[in-house]
Amino acid sequence: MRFNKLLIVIMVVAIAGTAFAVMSNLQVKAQSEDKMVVGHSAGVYRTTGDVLNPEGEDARVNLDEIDPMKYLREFDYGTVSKLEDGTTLREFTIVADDRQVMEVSPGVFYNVWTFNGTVPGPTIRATEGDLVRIHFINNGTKEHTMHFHGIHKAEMDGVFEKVGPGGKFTYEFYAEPFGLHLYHCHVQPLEEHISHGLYGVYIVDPKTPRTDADEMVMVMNGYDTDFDTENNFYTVNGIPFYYMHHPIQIEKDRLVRVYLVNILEFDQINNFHLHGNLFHVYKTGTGLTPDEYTDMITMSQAERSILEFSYKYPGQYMFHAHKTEFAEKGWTGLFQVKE
Ligand SMILES: [Cu+2]
Repeated sequence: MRFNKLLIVIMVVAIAGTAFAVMSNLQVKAQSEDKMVVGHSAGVYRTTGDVLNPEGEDARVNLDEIDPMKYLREFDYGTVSKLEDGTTLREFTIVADDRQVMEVSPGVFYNVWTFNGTVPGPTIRATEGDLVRIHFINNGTKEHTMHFHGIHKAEMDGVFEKVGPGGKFTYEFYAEPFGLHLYHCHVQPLEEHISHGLYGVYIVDPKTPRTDADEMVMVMNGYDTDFDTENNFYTVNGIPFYYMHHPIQIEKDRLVRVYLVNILEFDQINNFHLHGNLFHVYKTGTGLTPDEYTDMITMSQAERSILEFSYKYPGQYMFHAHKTEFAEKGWTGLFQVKE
């Protein structure tokens, strides 16, 4: 009798053990299909589909559309019409996607998520008091939204009204206040949606325009290509070292106005340093008198400033993050000052 009991106990342990092993195996399998990500905000995320085969059916490789030189001075003022009360209406169509593959660095492919096919998305520009209408279409495989910085109604905030794959949403608000703002997807996990590229610049001009200048947009970002919540590449306007190989041509003594936005995920700070010169800083672009005269500005995520300067002497001048690591991983560029 005692022997039989022992046998039953052994059998129960064996069966339970086998079941446990099978379950663990299943779990391991499920986890290996998803990528585990522990965010800096301590959340643990699972993400799928981040690693797209650039030659796969799902992937859309259209690198031609990511052109930092074109992006630099390209402002989208929308389709303009007048309302009966005289208000200017500006309409934009923005399409989100999450299936594009970009060659971040030779041989390093990364699945970017995009607004209108580019990282960053288009620079949306309006004048204070205009009515802005955004026809948003989600062509991706995940939920996305557009969350604008600035003043607007709660239901236009792009946080709770998630737009599913194939879905549409119309955002409408008056452009206020004047300043340098931004927009980005606000679906959680935010770290994932932002770090993949769903952001862009939103400029609201004051009713009395700023003085004439050579205007350009610079968005500081990064790419975490190995999904360890640390960036492997840093850029201004989407491609590491782009402006080192293609210096930005500017004229001596001509006022340059840079709309500088930091959207960098994972790192606490980012910064901009200019060689051979100093610049005036208009924090958030919401004032018309400068806040600072410096050659170095540091920002946390979503901070932005308008920078103004002109060069006294011709030649080649560097601009880069004065966080050396970022500079050496792609966030470095050149101004070519012409006579
Ligand atoms: Cu999103």
